[in-house]
Amino acid sequence: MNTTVDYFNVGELFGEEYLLIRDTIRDFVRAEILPTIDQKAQRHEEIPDLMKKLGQIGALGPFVSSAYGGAGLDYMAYGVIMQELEAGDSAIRSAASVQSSLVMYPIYTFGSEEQKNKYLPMLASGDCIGAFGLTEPNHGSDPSNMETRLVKDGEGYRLNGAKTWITNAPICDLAVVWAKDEEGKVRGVIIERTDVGFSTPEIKDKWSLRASRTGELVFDSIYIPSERLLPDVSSMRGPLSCLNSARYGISWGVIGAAIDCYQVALQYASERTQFGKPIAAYQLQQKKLAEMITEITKAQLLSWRLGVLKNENRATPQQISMAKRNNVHMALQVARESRQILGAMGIVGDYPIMRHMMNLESVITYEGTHDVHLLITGQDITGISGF
Ligand code: TGC
Ligand code: FAD
Repeated sequence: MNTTVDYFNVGELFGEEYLLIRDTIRDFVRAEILPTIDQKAQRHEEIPDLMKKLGQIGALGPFVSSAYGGAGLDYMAYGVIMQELEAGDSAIRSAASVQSSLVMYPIYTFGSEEQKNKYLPMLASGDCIGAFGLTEPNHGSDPSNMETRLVKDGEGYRLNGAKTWITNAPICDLAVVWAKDEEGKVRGVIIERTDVGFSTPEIKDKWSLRASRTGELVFDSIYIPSERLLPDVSSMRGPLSCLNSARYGISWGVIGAAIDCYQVALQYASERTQFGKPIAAYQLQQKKLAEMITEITKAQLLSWRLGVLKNENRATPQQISMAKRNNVHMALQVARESRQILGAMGIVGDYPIMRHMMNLESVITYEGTHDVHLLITGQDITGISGF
Protein backbone atom coordinates (compact mmCIF):
# COMPACT_ATOMS: atom_id res chain seq x y z
CA MET A 1 0.00 0.00 0.00
CA ASN A 2 1.40 3.42 -0.99
CA THR A 3 0.07 5.86 1.59
CA THR A 4 1.97 8.87 0.28
CA VAL A 5 0.00 12.02 -0.33
CA ASP A 6 2.93 13.65 -2.06
CA TYR A 7 2.75 11.56 -5.20
CA PHE A 8 4.92 13.86 -7.33
CA ASN A 9 7.44 14.64 -4.57
CA VAL A 10 6.20 18.23 -4.42
CA GLY A 11 7.89 18.45 -1.00
CA GLU A 12 11.24 18.43 -2.83
CA LEU A 13 10.29 21.75 -4.43
CA PHE A 14 10.30 23.36 -0.98
CA GLY A 15 13.38 24.32 0.99
CA GLU A 16 14.05 22.86 4.43
CA GLU A 17 12.59 25.97 6.05
CA TYR A 18 9.11 25.26 4.65
CA LEU A 19 9.23 21.61 5.72
CA LEU A 20 10.13 22.74 9.23
CA ILE A 21 7.19 25.16 9.24
CA ARG A 22 4.91 22.41 7.92
CA ASP A 23 5.96 20.00 10.64
CA THR A 24 5.61 22.63 13.38
CA ILE A 25 2.05 23.46 12.35
CA ARG A 26 1.22 19.77 11.86
CA ASP A 27 2.39 19.01 15.41
CA PHE A 28 0.32 21.93 16.73
CA VAL A 29 -2.80 20.64 14.98
CA ARG A 30 -2.24 17.14 16.33
CA ALA A 31 -1.74 18.38 19.89
CA GLU A 32 -4.17 21.30 20.16
CA ILE A 33 -6.92 20.77 17.58
CA LEU A 34 -7.50 17.11 16.78
CA PRO A 35 -8.24 15.90 20.34
CA THR A 36 -11.33 18.13 20.69
CA ILE A 37 -12.34 19.39 17.26
CA ASP A 38 -15.10 16.87 16.67
CA GLN A 39 -16.69 17.59 20.04
CA LYS A 40 -16.35 21.35 19.53
CA ALA A 41 -17.92 21.20 16.07
CA GLN A 42 -20.74 18.93 17.24
CA ARG A 43 -21.49 21.34 20.09
CA HIS A 44 -21.11 24.46 17.94
CA GLU A 45 -18.30 25.77 20.16
CA GLU A 46 -14.95 27.28 19.26
CA ILE A 47 -11.54 26.05 20.46
CA PRO A 48 -10.73 28.06 23.64
CA ASP A 49 -8.05 30.74 23.15
CA LEU A 50 -7.59 29.64 19.54
CA MET A 51 -6.34 33.01 18.34
CA LYS A 52 -3.71 33.26 21.07
CA LYS A 53 -2.56 29.73 20.30
CA LEU A 54 -2.27 30.59 16.60
CA GLY A 55 -0.31 33.71 17.56
CA GLN A 56 2.13 31.65 19.63
CA ILE A 57 3.04 29.47 16.62
CA GLY A 58 3.47 32.45 14.27
CA ALA A 59 0.40 31.61 12.17
CA LEU A 60 -1.09 35.11 12.29
CA GLY A 61 0.13 37.51 9.62
CA PRO A 62 3.20 35.39 8.87
CA PHE A 63 3.98 37.66 5.91
CA VAL A 64 3.97 40.78 8.10
CA SER A 65 7.38 42.21 8.98
CA SER A 66 8.79 41.41 12.42
CA ALA A 67 8.93 45.18 13.01
CA TYR A 68 5.13 44.94 13.52
CA GLY A 69 5.06 41.60 15.32
CA GLY A 70 4.74 39.35 12.26
CA ALA A 71 6.94 36.36 11.48
CA GLY A 72 8.47 38.02 8.40
CA LEU A 73 7.93 34.89 6.28
CA ASP A 74 6.94 34.70 2.62
CA TYR A 75 3.77 33.63 0.84
CA MET A 76 4.92 30.05 0.31
CA ALA A 77 5.23 29.70 4.08
CA TYR A 78 1.77 31.25 4.49
CA GLY A 79 0.36 28.64 2.09
CA VAL A 80 2.00 25.74 3.91
CA ILE A 81 0.64 27.03 7.25
CA MET A 82 -2.90 27.25 5.81
CA GLN A 83 -2.67 23.71 4.44
CA GLU A 84 -1.73 22.24 7.79
CA LEU A 85 -4.34 24.24 9.73
CA GLU A 86 -7.17 23.21 7.43
CA ALA A 87 -6.14 19.55 7.72
CA GLY A 88 -7.36 20.08 11.30
CA ASP A 89 -10.55 21.96 10.42
CA SER A 90 -11.56 24.76 8.03
CA ALA A 91 -12.62 26.79 11.09
CA ILE A 92 -9.00 26.90 12.26
CA ARG A 93 -7.72 28.00 8.85
CA SER A 94 -10.60 30.49 8.64
CA ALA A 95 -9.55 32.11 11.92
CA ALA A 96 -5.98 32.45 10.66
CA SER A 97 -7.10 33.59 7.17
CA VAL A 98 -9.33 36.36 8.42
CA GLN A 99 -6.86 37.63 10.99
CA SER A 100 -3.90 37.48 8.56
CA SER A 101 -5.23 38.33 5.12
CA LEU A 102 -8.36 40.29 5.84
CA VAL A 103 -7.43 42.29 8.95
CA MET A 104 -3.64 42.48 9.23
CA TYR A 105 -3.01 42.70 5.47
CA PRO A 106 -5.14 45.86 4.90
CA ILE A 107 -3.68 47.59 7.96
CA TYR A 108 -0.16 46.59 6.85
CA THR A 109 -0.73 47.61 3.23
CA PHE A 110 -3.05 50.61 3.43
CA GLY A 111 -2.67 51.76 7.05
CA SER A 112 -0.77 54.70 8.56
CA GLU A 113 2.40 54.11 10.57
CA GLU A 114 0.41 54.82 13.76
CA GLN A 115 -2.25 52.26 12.80
CA LYS A 116 0.40 49.62 12.03
CA ASN A 117 2.18 50.20 15.33
CA LYS A 118 -1.05 50.23 17.33
CA TYR A 119 -2.90 47.26 15.85
CA LEU A 120 -0.53 44.81 14.12
CA PRO A 121 1.43 43.51 17.16
CA MET A 122 -1.71 42.67 19.12
CA LEU A 123 -3.28 41.03 16.07
CA ALA A 124 -0.10 39.00 15.45
CA SER A 125 -0.04 37.73 19.03
CA GLY A 126 -3.75 36.86 18.95
CA ASP A 127 -4.44 39.11 21.96
CA CYS A 128 -6.83 40.99 19.70
CA ILE A 129 -9.35 39.24 17.41
CA GLY A 130 -10.14 40.93 14.10
CA ALA A 131 -13.07 40.66 11.69
CA PHE A 132 -13.53 41.80 8.08
CA GLY A 133 -16.76 43.40 6.94
CA LEU A 134 -17.46 43.43 3.22
CA THR A 135 -20.56 41.28 2.60
CA GLU A 136 -23.94 42.93 3.27
CA PRO A 137 -27.45 41.50 3.52
CA ASN A 138 -28.25 42.75 -0.02
CA HIS A 139 -24.75 42.47 -1.51
CA GLY A 140 -22.70 39.29 -1.38
CA SER A 141 -21.19 38.62 -4.80
CA ASP A 142 -21.55 42.28 -5.78
CA PRO A 143 -19.89 44.16 -2.92
CA SER A 144 -19.27 47.16 -5.21
CA ASN A 145 -22.96 48.00 -4.70
CA MET A 146 -22.54 48.15 -0.90
CA GLU A 147 -24.98 50.34 1.04
CA THR A 148 -22.94 51.00 4.22
CA ARG A 149 -22.20 54.72 4.35
CA LEU A 150 -19.49 56.92 5.84
CA VAL A 151 -20.51 60.55 6.19
CA LYS A 152 -18.30 63.44 7.36
CA ASP A 153 -19.11 64.69 10.87
CA GLY A 154 -16.85 67.42 12.27
CA GLU A 155 -13.29 66.10 12.56
CA GLY A 156 -14.40 62.53 11.97
CA TYR A 157 -17.12 60.45 10.31
CA ARG A 158 -20.41 58.67 11.07
CA LEU A 159 -20.84 55.07 9.95
CA ASN A 160 -24.27 53.56 9.23
CA GLY A 161 -25.17 50.19 7.78
CA ALA A 162 -24.66 46.48 8.37
CA LYS A 163 -22.43 43.63 7.26
CA THR A 164 -23.43 40.00 7.52
CA TRP A 165 -21.94 36.49 7.42
CA ILE A 166 -18.86 37.85 9.15
CA THR A 167 -16.37 35.32 10.56
CA ASN A 168 -15.61 36.00 14.23
CA ALA A 169 -18.04 38.96 14.39
CA PRO A 170 -19.47 37.91 17.78
CA ILE A 171 -16.02 37.68 19.40
CA CYS A 172 -14.08 40.38 17.55
CA ASP A 173 -12.21 43.18 19.33
CA LEU A 174 -11.92 45.20 16.14
CA ALA A 175 -13.17 45.07 12.57
CA VAL A 176 -11.87 46.37 9.25
CA VAL A 177 -15.04 47.55 7.52
CA TRP A 178 -15.56 48.77 3.96
CA ALA A 179 -18.03 51.59 3.32
CA LYS A 180 -18.76 54.25 0.70
CA ASP A 181 -18.09 57.91 1.48
CA GLU A 182 -20.13 60.88 0.27
CA GLU A 183 -18.27 60.85 -3.07
CA GLY A 184 -19.09 57.17 -3.54
CA LYS A 185 -15.49 56.12 -2.90
CA VAL A 186 -14.91 52.83 -1.04
CA ARG A 187 -13.00 53.46 2.21
CA GLY A 188 -11.67 51.11 4.87
CA VAL A 189 -12.27 51.98 8.52
CA ILE A 190 -11.22 50.33 11.75
CA ILE A 191 -14.04 49.79 14.24
CA GLU A 192 -13.27 49.01 17.86
CA ARG A 193 -15.48 46.83 20.07
CA THR A 194 -16.20 49.68 22.48
CA ASP A 195 -17.44 52.09 19.78
CA VAL A 196 -20.91 53.35 20.72
CA GLY A 197 -23.52 52.04 18.26
CA PHE A 198 -21.57 48.88 17.35
CA SER A 199 -23.26 45.48 17.81
CA THR A 200 -22.49 41.97 16.53
CA PRO A 201 -25.48 39.58 16.63
CA GLU A 202 -24.57 35.93 16.07
CA ILE A 203 -25.82 33.71 13.24
CA LYS A 204 -26.70 30.43 14.95
CA ASP A 205 -27.46 26.84 13.98
CA LYS A 206 -25.05 26.56 11.03
CA TRP A 207 -24.46 23.07 9.64
CA SER A 208 -21.00 24.16 8.47
CA LEU A 209 -17.93 25.67 10.18
CA ARG A 210 -19.51 24.84 13.49
CA ALA A 211 -16.27 25.45 15.38
CA SER A 212 -16.21 29.04 14.11
CA ARG A 213 -18.46 31.92 15.18
CA THR A 214 -20.23 33.89 12.46
CA GLY A 215 -22.38 36.98 12.79
CA GLU A 216 -23.36 40.46 11.73
CA LEU A 217 -21.61 43.78 12.21
CA VAL A 218 -24.20 46.50 12.79
CA PHE A 219 -23.25 50.19 12.70
CA ASP A 220 -25.80 52.51 14.25
CA SER A 221 -24.37 55.95 13.60
CA ILE A 222 -20.94 55.04 14.98
CA TYR A 223 -18.56 57.99 15.33
CA ILE A 224 -15.23 57.21 13.61
CA PRO A 225 -12.27 59.50 14.37
CA SER A 226 -10.40 60.32 11.16
CA GLU A 227 -7.28 58.49 12.36
CA ARG A 228 -9.25 55.22 12.05
CA LEU A 229 -9.60 55.61 8.27
CA LEU A 230 -7.11 53.58 6.21
CA PRO A 231 -5.34 56.43 4.39
CA ASP A 232 -3.83 54.65 1.40
CA VAL A 233 -6.80 53.24 -0.51
CA SER A 234 -10.11 54.63 -1.74
CA SER A 235 -11.61 52.09 -4.14
CA MET A 236 -12.68 48.47 -4.42
CA ARG A 237 -8.99 47.68 -4.96
CA GLY A 238 -8.76 47.83 -1.15
CA PRO A 239 -11.07 44.98 -0.15
CA LEU A 240 -10.39 42.99 -3.32
CA SER A 241 -6.63 43.03 -2.64
CA CYS A 242 -7.33 41.50 0.77
CA LEU A 243 -9.36 38.81 -0.96
CA ASN A 244 -6.42 38.00 -3.25
CA SER A 245 -4.34 37.16 -0.20
CA ALA A 246 -7.08 35.16 1.55
CA ARG A 247 -8.12 33.26 -1.59
CA TYR A 248 -4.49 32.31 -2.20
CA GLY A 249 -4.33 30.87 1.33
CA ILE A 250 -7.59 28.98 0.83
CA SER A 251 -6.23 27.36 -2.34
CA TRP A 252 -3.60 25.79 -0.09
CA GLY A 253 -5.80 25.21 2.94
CA VAL A 254 -8.33 22.99 1.24
CA ILE A 255 -5.57 20.65 0.08
CA GLY A 256 -5.05 19.89 3.78
CA ALA A 257 -8.71 19.00 4.23
CA ALA A 258 -8.64 16.85 1.08
CA ILE A 259 -5.51 14.98 2.21
CA ASP A 260 -7.10 14.25 5.58
CA CYS A 261 -10.19 12.79 3.91
CA TYR A 262 -8.17 10.79 1.39
CA GLN A 263 -5.90 9.28 4.03
CA VAL A 264 -8.83 8.16 6.14
CA ALA A 265 -10.64 6.70 3.11
CA LEU A 266 -7.58 4.81 1.90
CA GLN A 267 -6.96 3.30 5.32
CA TYR A 268 -10.61 2.39 5.80
CA ALA A 269 -10.87 0.82 2.33
CA SER A 270 -7.86 -1.39 3.02
CA GLU A 271 -9.33 -2.62 6.33
CA ARG A 272 -13.04 -2.93 5.62
CA THR A 273 -13.95 -6.33 4.19
CA GLN A 274 -17.12 -7.02 2.21
CA PHE A 275 -17.90 -10.05 0.03
CA GLY A 276 -14.72 -11.64 1.40
CA LYS A 277 -12.26 -8.98 0.23
CA PRO A 278 -11.11 -5.55 1.39
CA ILE A 279 -13.24 -2.98 -0.40
CA ALA A 280 -9.95 -1.45 -1.67
CA ALA A 281 -9.70 -4.52 -3.92
CA TYR A 282 -12.75 -3.50 -5.92
CA GLN A 283 -12.22 -1.42 -9.05
CA LEU A 284 -15.03 0.99 -8.18
CA GLN A 285 -13.30 1.96 -4.92
CA GLN A 286 -9.86 2.04 -6.57
CA LYS A 287 -11.23 4.46 -9.18
CA LYS A 288 -12.40 6.80 -6.41
CA LEU A 289 -9.07 6.64 -4.57
CA ALA A 290 -6.94 6.93 -7.72
CA GLU A 291 -8.87 9.97 -8.91
CA MET A 292 -8.59 11.57 -5.47
CA ILE A 293 -4.79 11.32 -5.32
CA THR A 294 -4.57 12.54 -8.92
CA GLU A 295 -6.66 15.63 -8.17
CA ILE A 296 -4.82 16.31 -4.88
CA THR A 297 -1.50 16.13 -6.76
CA LYS A 298 -2.70 18.56 -9.44
CA ALA A 299 -3.89 20.96 -6.74
CA GLN A 300 -0.56 20.75 -4.91
CA LEU A 301 1.32 21.66 -8.07
CA LEU A 302 -1.09 24.52 -8.85
CA SER A 303 -0.71 26.05 -5.39
CA TRP A 304 3.04 25.55 -5.33
CA ARG A 305 3.38 27.38 -8.66
CA LEU A 306 1.00 30.10 -7.45
CA GLY A 307 3.18 30.46 -4.34
CA VAL A 308 6.25 31.04 -6.51
CA LEU A 309 4.38 33.68 -8.53
CA LYS A 310 3.01 35.29 -5.36
CA ASN A 311 6.49 35.53 -3.84
CA GLU A 312 7.67 37.21 -7.05
CA ASN A 313 4.66 39.56 -6.86
CA ARG A 314 3.48 38.21 -10.23
CA ALA A 315 0.36 36.25 -9.23
CA THR A 316 -2.65 37.81 -10.94
CA PRO A 317 -6.09 37.94 -9.27
CA GLN A 318 -7.33 35.75 -12.12
CA GLN A 319 -4.72 33.07 -11.41
CA ILE A 320 -5.69 33.16 -7.74
CA SER A 321 -9.38 32.79 -8.66
CA MET A 322 -8.61 29.75 -10.78
CA ALA A 323 -6.65 28.09 -7.98
CA LYS A 324 -9.25 28.88 -5.29
CA ARG A 325 -12.06 27.57 -7.47
CA ASN A 326 -10.28 24.43 -8.65
CA ASN A 327 -8.87 23.42 -5.30
CA VAL A 328 -12.02 23.99 -3.22
CA HIS A 329 -14.08 22.03 -5.72
CA MET A 330 -11.43 19.30 -5.69
CA ALA A 331 -11.49 19.11 -1.88
CA LEU A 332 -15.28 18.98 -1.75
CA GLN A 333 -15.34 16.16 -4.31
CA VAL A 334 -12.67 14.27 -2.36
CA ALA A 335 -14.67 14.71 0.84
CA ARG A 336 -17.90 13.50 -0.79
CA GLU A 337 -16.25 10.44 -2.37
CA SER A 338 -14.35 9.63 0.84
CA ARG A 339 -17.54 9.76 2.83
CA GLN A 340 -19.11 7.20 0.50
CA ILE A 341 -16.12 4.88 0.83
CA LEU A 342 -16.78 4.75 4.58
CA GLY A 343 -20.43 3.81 4.07
CA ALA A 344 -22.48 4.50 7.20
CA MET A 345 -19.28 5.11 9.19
CA GLY A 346 -18.74 8.16 6.99
CA ILE A 347 -21.45 10.12 8.76
CA VAL A 348 -20.19 9.83 12.34
CA GLY A 349 -17.77 12.02 14.24
CA ASP A 350 -15.31 9.17 14.81
CA TYR A 351 -13.97 10.17 11.39
CA PRO A 352 -13.33 13.74 10.19
CA ILE A 353 -14.79 13.40 6.71
CA MET A 354 -18.36 14.61 7.19
CA ARG A 355 -17.07 17.59 9.20
CA HIS A 356 -14.65 18.54 6.39
CA MET A 357 -17.40 18.05 3.82
CA MET A 358 -19.83 20.33 5.64
CA ASN A 359 -17.11 22.95 6.18
CA LEU A 360 -16.16 22.93 2.51
CA GLU A 361 -19.76 23.79 1.59
CA SER A 362 -19.01 27.22 3.11
CA VAL A 363 -15.54 27.46 1.66
CA ILE A 364 -16.94 26.98 -1.86
CA THR A 365 -19.23 29.97 -1.22
CA TYR A 366 -17.13 32.41 0.77
CA GLU A 367 -14.24 34.43 -0.63
CA GLY A 368 -16.12 34.47 -3.94
CA THR A 369 -18.46 31.69 -4.98
CA HIS A 370 -17.54 28.89 -7.38
CA ASP A 371 -19.61 30.72 -10.03
CA VAL A 372 -17.97 34.11 -9.42
CA HIS A 373 -14.49 32.64 -9.86
CA LEU A 374 -15.54 30.97 -13.10
CA LEU A 375 -16.85 34.31 -14.35
CA ILE A 376 -13.54 35.96 -13.42
CA THR A 377 -11.72 33.40 -15.60
CA GLY A 378 -14.35 33.80 -18.32
CA GLN A 379 -13.91 37.56 -18.33
CA ASP A 380 -10.13 37.22 -18.40
CA ILE A 381 -10.00 34.90 -21.40
CA THR A 382 -12.79 36.49 -23.47
CA GLY A 383 -12.46 40.11 -22.43
CA ILE A 384 -16.23 40.15 -21.85
CA SER A 385 -17.83 40.49 -18.39
CA GLY A 386 -20.34 37.71 -17.79
CA PHE A 387 -21.47 39.13 -14.43
P1 TGC B 1 -14.32 45.69 -11.02
O1 TGC B 1 -15.09 46.79 -11.70
O2 TGC B 1 -13.80 44.57 -11.84
O3 TGC B 1 -13.09 46.35 -10.22
C1 TGC B 1 -13.26 47.44 -9.32
C2 TGC B 1 -11.88 47.91 -8.86
O4 TGC B 1 -11.22 46.86 -8.16
C3 TGC B 1 -10.04 46.43 -8.87
N1 TGC B 1 -10.01 44.99 -8.75
C4 TGC B 1 -9.11 44.35 -7.99
N2 TGC B 1 -8.08 44.82 -7.27
C5 TGC B 1 -7.36 43.93 -6.59
N3 TGC B 1 -7.64 42.61 -6.61
C6 TGC B 1 -8.67 42.10 -7.32
N4 TGC B 1 -8.95 40.79 -7.29
C7 TGC B 1 -9.46 42.98 -8.06
N5 TGC B 1 -10.55 42.84 -8.86
C8 TGC B 1 -10.87 44.08 -9.28
C9 TGC B 1 -10.25 46.92 -10.28
O5 TGC B 1 -9.01 47.08 -10.94
C10 TGC B 1 -10.94 48.22 -10.03
O6 TGC B 1 -9.97 49.14 -9.53
P2 TGC B 1 -10.11 50.74 -9.75
O7 TGC B 1 -8.96 51.30 -9.00
O8 TGC B 1 -10.06 50.91 -11.25
O9 TGC B 1 -11.44 51.14 -9.19
O10 TGC B 1 -15.19 45.14 -9.84
P3 TGC B 1 -16.67 44.61 -9.82
O11 TGC B 1 -17.47 45.53 -9.02
O12 TGC B 1 -17.17 44.34 -11.22
O13 TGC B 1 -16.52 43.26 -9.00
C11 TGC B 1 -15.74 42.24 -9.47
C12 TGC B 1 -16.03 40.93 -8.68
C13 TGC B 1 -17.42 40.43 -8.92
C14 TGC B 1 -15.04 39.92 -9.20
C15 TGC B 1 -15.82 41.17 -7.17
O14 TGC B 1 -16.74 42.04 -6.67
C16 TGC B 1 -15.82 39.90 -6.38
O15 TGC B 1 -14.78 39.29 -6.24
N6 TGC B 1 -16.99 39.46 -5.79
C17 TGC B 1 -17.03 38.36 -4.84
C18 TGC B 1 -17.17 38.91 -3.43
C19 TGC B 1 -16.35 38.17 -2.43
O16 TGC B 1 -15.46 37.40 -2.75
N7 TGC B 1 -16.58 38.43 -1.18
C20 TGC B 1 -15.80 37.86 -0.11
C21 TGC B 1 -16.13 38.50 1.21
S1 TGC B 1 -14.96 38.13 2.46
C22 TGC B 1 -15.18 36.54 2.85
O17 TGC B 1 -15.90 35.82 2.26
C23 TGC B 1 -14.39 36.07 3.99
S2 TGC B 1 -14.62 34.43 4.42
C24 TGC B 1 -13.23 34.31 5.34
C25 TGC B 1 -13.04 33.08 6.09
O18 TGC B 1 -13.75 32.82 7.10
O19 TGC B 1 -12.04 32.36 5.76
P1 FAD C 1 -25.12 35.67 -3.52
O1 FAD C 1 -24.17 36.67 -4.01
O2 FAD C 1 -26.52 36.09 -3.26
O3 FAD C 1 -25.13 34.46 -4.55
C1 FAD C 1 -26.15 33.46 -4.55
C2 FAD C 1 -25.92 32.55 -5.76
O4 FAD C 1 -26.00 33.33 -6.96
C3 FAD C 1 -24.52 31.93 -5.74
O5 FAD C 1 -24.59 30.61 -6.21
C4 FAD C 1 -23.74 32.78 -6.73
O6 FAD C 1 -22.67 32.09 -7.35
C5 FAD C 1 -24.82 33.15 -7.73
N1 FAD C 1 -24.53 34.40 -8.45
C6 FAD C 1 -24.35 35.64 -7.93
N2 FAD C 1 -24.07 36.52 -8.90
C7 FAD C 1 -24.06 35.82 -10.06
C8 FAD C 1 -23.82 36.16 -11.43
N3 FAD C 1 -23.49 37.41 -11.82
N4 FAD C 1 -23.88 35.18 -12.36
C9 FAD C 1 -24.17 33.90 -12.00
N5 FAD C 1 -24.43 33.53 -10.74
C10 FAD C 1 -24.36 34.47 -9.77
N6 FAD C 1 -18.06 37.92 4.16
C11 FAD C 1 -17.29 38.91 4.68
O7 FAD C 1 -17.30 40.04 4.22
N7 FAD C 1 -16.48 38.65 5.75
C12 FAD C 1 -16.41 37.43 6.33
O8 FAD C 1 -15.66 37.22 7.30
C13 FAD C 1 -17.22 36.38 5.81
N8 FAD C 1 -17.23 35.16 6.41
C14 FAD C 1 -18.12 34.21 5.98
C15 FAD C 1 -18.24 33.02 6.71
C16 FAD C 1 -19.16 32.05 6.32
C17 FAD C 1 -19.32 30.81 7.13
C18 FAD C 1 -19.94 32.26 5.14
C19 FAD C 1 -20.91 31.20 4.68
C20 FAD C 1 -19.83 33.43 4.43
C21 FAD C 1 -18.93 34.43 4.85
N9 FAD C 1 -18.86 35.67 4.19
C22 FAD C 1 -18.05 36.68 4.69
C23 FAD C 1 -19.77 35.98 3.11
C24 FAD C 1 -19.39 35.39 1.75
O9 FAD C 1 -18.30 36.06 1.20
C25 FAD C 1 -20.61 35.48 0.85
O10 FAD C 1 -21.54 34.52 1.32
C26 FAD C 1 -20.28 35.23 -0.60
O11 FAD C 1 -19.51 36.28 -1.14
C27 FAD C 1 -21.54 35.04 -1.47
O12 FAD C 1 -22.49 36.03 -1.21
P2 FAD C 1 -24.02 35.61 -0.88
O13 FAD C 1 -24.00 34.56 0.16
O14 FAD C 1 -24.76 36.86 -0.63
O15 FAD C 1 -24.53 34.94 -2.22
